[in-house]
Amino acid sequence: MSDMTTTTGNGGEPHQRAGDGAAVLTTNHGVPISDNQNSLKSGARGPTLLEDFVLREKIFHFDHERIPERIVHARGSGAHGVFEATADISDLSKAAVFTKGEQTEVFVRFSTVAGGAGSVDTPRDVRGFAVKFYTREGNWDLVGNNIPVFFIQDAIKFPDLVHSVKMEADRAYPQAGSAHDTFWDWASLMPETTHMLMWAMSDRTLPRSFRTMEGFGVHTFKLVDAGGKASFVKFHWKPRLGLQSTIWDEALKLQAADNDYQRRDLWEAIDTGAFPQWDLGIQVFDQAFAEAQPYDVLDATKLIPEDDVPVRIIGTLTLNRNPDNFFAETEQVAFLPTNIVPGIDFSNDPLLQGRLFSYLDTQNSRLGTTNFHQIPINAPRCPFGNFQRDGKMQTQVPRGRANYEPNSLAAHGEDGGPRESVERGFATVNAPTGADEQGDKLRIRAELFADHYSQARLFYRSQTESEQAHIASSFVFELSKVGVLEQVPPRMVANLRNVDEDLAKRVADGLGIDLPDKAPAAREPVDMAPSDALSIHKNMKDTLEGRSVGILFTDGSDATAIDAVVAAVEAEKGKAVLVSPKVGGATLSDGSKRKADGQLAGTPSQIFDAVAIIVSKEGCKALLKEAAAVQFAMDAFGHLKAIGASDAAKPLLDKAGVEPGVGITGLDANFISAASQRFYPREPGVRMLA
Ligand code: HDD
Repeated sequence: MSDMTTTTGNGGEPHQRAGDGAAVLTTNHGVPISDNQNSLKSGARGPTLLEDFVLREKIFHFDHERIPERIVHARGSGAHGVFEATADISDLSKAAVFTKGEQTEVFVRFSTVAGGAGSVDTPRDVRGFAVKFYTREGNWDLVGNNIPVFFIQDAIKFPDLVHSVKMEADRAYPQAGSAHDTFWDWASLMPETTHMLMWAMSDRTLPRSFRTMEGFGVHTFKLVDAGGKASFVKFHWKPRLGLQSTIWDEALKLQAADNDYQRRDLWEAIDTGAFPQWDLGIQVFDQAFAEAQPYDVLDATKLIPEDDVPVRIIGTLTLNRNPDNFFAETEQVAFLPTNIVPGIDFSNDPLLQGRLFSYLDTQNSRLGTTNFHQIPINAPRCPFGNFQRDGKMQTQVPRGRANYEPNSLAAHGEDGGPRESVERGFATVNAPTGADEQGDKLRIRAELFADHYSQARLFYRSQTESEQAHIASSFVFELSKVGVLEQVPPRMVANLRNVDEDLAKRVADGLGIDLPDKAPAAREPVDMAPSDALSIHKNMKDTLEGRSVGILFTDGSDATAIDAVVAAVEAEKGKAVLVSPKVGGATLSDGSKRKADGQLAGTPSQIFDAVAIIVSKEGCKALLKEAAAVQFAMDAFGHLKAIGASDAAKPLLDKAGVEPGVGITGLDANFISAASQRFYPREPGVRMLA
């Protein structure tokens, strides 16, 4: 391909940075500026002059800095990285990105869904997990979530879902949360949401960090081999650190302690070289398998149990570089489910089909131009070219006359531009066609889509006792926030009776309402075998890697004990953070001065995974009068974390109500092993759950 007439990619060149090569401050048009402090006035106290183009340009540009935020997933954090294909799956897909050993640059954006761009990181919400692969055959965007199913089966319901969950239309609250009238009014009238609600009410929506959550492509896609043979596939991201979540009380307090908890965690991990990693897994199956299941594989409210189709690992994603600029990259990145490459294809999932239509529009509205693909973060890293021309913010300068084809310009020595290629081009797979995949035009859903409860039940019954209690409690919490719409909580509980009678009773009891009659099910649910893969607790890793330990110390604390805990935590790849009443630190037992990383009042224990309290008798006495210190221990206990304490800390632990038991240790090796875990069995002793 010649660059005479075609638009081309940037070939991975670093894009121009503001200030590159400019030692002197200039206007946007390169005119040197002599004074950036004062506007041009007629006399020292006179009016500002209209001719002040320096002022005018600066304010004009500032006035237009904001662009529309994403209608959903507005709050997000991004990172660059690399995907390496580690398995030979050429028998399944011809995609270059899956060639064993191939390394592909990626940009990943994690997000919450309901909140605005300036909202917090820790509401109870689904997390977006969107990956842009800059493959040598064009961009592939896998725009998924941290939950493998979705609220609705058909894209036509998406605006209703989003309107109901976002802040209410008249009062503009609540921000970033589903615990309000309109969401539950809608959800309780939409039995197809039930399975997703089970996930949403579980700790899946309270991830400890982006690094410890799974990702899912959600829909059934297709893999296509070189001979055109297609297989169905589901994509999974499995975090190397295992799964971890917070608990509700902790998430609430995190919201106050650090609005940017997850954004900061991601940034700091990458910044310190602790690169987050996920394995990419696939579940591959064929039409015969699909037809034999009690659910429809084209229904995005259903998953395929890993016990039925094991996840096969085919690659590794490593995030290794923070963005240079949030706006240029994380805000302007535009994901498109339509970005697909040869070797991968769509299925007829009606939710996916609607998404294929939606995202292109939203990018045009958000970024203000059909040329948003030219923004460096969106541009392919491989050469690209066609005869699409002009439009707002066109930055490429095609030469010559070839802006149409067919043309015969080459016959006269002119560049005729690129041409389609049957060999290299994307070709939609000739789909295996089930009986009802084509036919009359109908506004209809396939028969098995009517089963709204079997997999909700599967999910609930696959959870540990503690996880089930969390689900019941969150239904109670959320439905308790429903105000005047009294018909809503009973209607929701009536649906839950189809999932699990015990769950429905717990929720009714927690709400203090009578158990309503069971809602009629559109299709009777079936029992499926519970699956360990659906539980967080069964997929946690006892490791300090990726976890942090807060060490509270004061004047007189034992220097050797502090050093020993820090060294032991770091030896296990954990992060040790020193906390003291004064950020300047304290004078330790050996007379040395130790600086703190955080001041006690602003560094509560919820931002840590475990805490050590290393105090002298005198130091402890002082802390007894400091509510933040008592709370530090109390919350660590209530949030089921390990607490390692010096003997002298006992009065503080007593005042905080910390009882001896699992995870409460001295400062020895037991603490280091306890700090790698959470102690869920402690919970019934510290909190009433539904
Ligand atoms: Fe969507 C953004 C994930 C259904 C319409 N979606 C968006 C993002 C993620 C998802 C992760 C943020 C991308 C980023 O970081 O920029 N969406 C999903 C998943 C879905 C889903 C996993 C179901 C399986 N979405 C869905 C439907 C529609 C949309 C059915 C419309 C018919 N989604 C959008 C959107 C957004 C979006 C309005 C807002 C900003 C954007 O696209 O770029 O077009």
